[in-house]
Parts: sequence; C-alpha cells; structure tokens
Amino acid sequence: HPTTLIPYAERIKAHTNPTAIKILQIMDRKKTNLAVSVDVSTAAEALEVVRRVGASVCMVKTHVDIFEDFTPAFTEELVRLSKKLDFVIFEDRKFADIGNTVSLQYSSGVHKIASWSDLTNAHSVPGPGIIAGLSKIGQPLGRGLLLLAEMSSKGSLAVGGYTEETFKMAQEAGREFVIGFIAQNRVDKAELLKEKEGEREDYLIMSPGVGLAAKGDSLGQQYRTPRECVVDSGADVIIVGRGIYGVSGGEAAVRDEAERYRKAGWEAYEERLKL
Ligand code: 5FU
Repeated sequence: HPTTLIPYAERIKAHTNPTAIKILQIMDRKKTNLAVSVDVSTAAEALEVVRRVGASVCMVKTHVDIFEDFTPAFTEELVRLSKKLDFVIFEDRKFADIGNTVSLQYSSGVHKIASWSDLTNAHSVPGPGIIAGLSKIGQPLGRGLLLLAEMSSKGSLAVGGYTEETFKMAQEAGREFVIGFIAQNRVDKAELLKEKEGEREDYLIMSPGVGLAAKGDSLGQQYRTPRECVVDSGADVIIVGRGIYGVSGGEAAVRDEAERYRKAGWEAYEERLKL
C-alpha cells in the first residue's frame, strides 16, 4: 500500500485537520506509533497509568464512562498531562445514533467529550448524518473523527461490503474532520485513493487488538503482534490496553512494558519503510 511507504513526517502535508497533523508530528518527534488504552475502573488509577506510559505514547485512549469516580477534574488533569508529556487524547466513544443525538452526546451530558478529547470515533451504521452531527460540534474545535471500518473482535459484522461502504462514507465526507479509521487492515484501498494536485488522500489506520503475550481473551477479543499490525497489515497506530496496564510487577513494570511495545511498533514501522 503506497501510504505505508511514506514516513509519518512526510504525511503531515497531506492533512489539514489539526488533530491529524498533531498526531503525525508527535509520532515523528517521539518515535512512537503506540496508543495506550487505559480501561481501568477509576479516574485516579487511569491518571497513574498515564503518568507512567505518557513518555512512550503518541496517544492515550479512554472510555470515560467506565470510571466510577468521573469528574471534570479528570479531564482537566488529562489535558494538562497531554501537553506536558506530548500526546493526543482519544475518547473511544463509538457513537452510533442519528446526527442530532450524537451532536448532543458529543457536546453535552456529564462527559462533554468534545471539550477535551482531540479525537473520537463513530460507527457508520446510522449513515452519513452521524458524521454531519459530530462535525458540527468537533470541527470548529479542530477535533478529529475516526470511523469504525472493522473491529478486532471475533464474529464482527463490520467486514466486506460494510467496510467498503464505510470507507466511501468517509471519503464523501471529506478529510476536514474524518481523518481515518479504526480497522485491522488498510481499508483505504490504494485504487480508491483520490489525487488532487499531485497529493494523494492520506488516512490514519489505527488498530486495536494488539498483544505480545496473549492471543485473545474469553470474550472474543483477538490479538495480533505490533509487527503483524504494522508490517503485514499496514496499520499506522497500534492500540494496546491490558497488554500494558495489566502487566504485573507494579509501576516500573507498566512503564517498561509501554517502552517494549513502543520499540516493537517503531521497529515494525522502520521495517516497512524499507519494503
Ligand atoms: F474498535 C475497537 C475494536 O475493534 N477492538 C477493541 O479492542 C476498539 N477496541 C478497544 O480497544 C476496546 O474497547 C479496548 O478499549 C481496547 C482494547 O483493549 P485490550 O485490553 O488491549 O484488549
């Protein structure tokens, strides 16, 4: 796939969305394509994990609706850490409703996601109105959106024609707000990428379901190695949760494990540039 042969830094010029530009700049600056997912049960624990892994990642992914102790103080501290430790915040909200509803869910409620999260994501199942509803809120703030084109879990229905239609929906929406996909493969097939004034469309592919130890869990999660994701399947960002925050051995072990995944992801990226 042509995009995978271009260094992250050179891909910046193909983007106008501030969050896409920021992600690629951070990846290049910190030599990391690692995102850590902090799916722990309290905001306090999540901040502990972020302090440990922050130096190793380009992105921190949250599910803030998991926390039993969520308050706006959490997002304030996360934003502060994102500036200090240089990473982007991705609330993995997986919006899935009509445009009007998602615009309210994104801007309002307890979590006010658009006010602090650089990046979020949405299912394509409701149709393009979901992108319109979210972009109305997020685009003026410079936020970015990923569409879920595939999932890592066993038996996912996001395959084949669904995945292809999701790509087309993103392409039709334009890249001012939709900057890429949650996927297991390069769903932006080379022959479908449009060119304008010699510049090819560039999408960020982010892959969850990454682990160096386990092959999966008891609830359908499936893991691949960083190399399988980045070299074999062309992912740009690898997303790791339990493989990092779930490691036993205390604070230093979590930090070391994040570094191990960062190195594995970066070496895979350097390997694919030479293909
Ligand atoms: F869209 C997806 C997907 O297809 N698979 C996922 O696993 C999202 N995820 C998220 O990535 C999931 O909600 C978790 O937050 C994270 C994976 O966590 P793990 O602990 O590495 O399995």
